[in-house]
Amino acid sequence: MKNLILTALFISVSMLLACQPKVEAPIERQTFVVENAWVRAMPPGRRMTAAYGELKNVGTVELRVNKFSSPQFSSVSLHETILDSSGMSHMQEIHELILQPGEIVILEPGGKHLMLMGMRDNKTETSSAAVIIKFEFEDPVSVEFSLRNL
Ligand SMILES: [Cu+2]
Repeated sequence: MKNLILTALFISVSMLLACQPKVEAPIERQTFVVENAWVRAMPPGRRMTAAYGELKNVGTVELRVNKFSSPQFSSVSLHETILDSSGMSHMQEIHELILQPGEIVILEPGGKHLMLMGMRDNKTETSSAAVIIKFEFEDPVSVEFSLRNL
């Protein structure tokens, strides 16, 4: 009986070890931080929203942001709200974002923002959106944007 329990224990421990993820999770790096990260809560039925915060390069080398993604949205892009000559505001994509050491880029309503499009499911109980920020030379960083009702 004791042997049986030990065997069962051994099998469950081996299974636990076998289930360890092989892919390394994105590492929070000290060279890059996002402060006041928040995402606008979506009214029911809407599948897109915007995320804001302060992107800071707290390292000593320039950071080139390559692309954004999210497990919860089919596309994430960096946008800027601009006024055209007739005073109409519209959004355009920013294709290149480079942060010099010490530089802060502020994402705020009416300015730069992360556009989250194509929400994958309609879970209304979600309290945050995860955005993975990929850099040209650095490891990717995963940032949680907490939901705000505004
Ligand atoms: Cu936008």
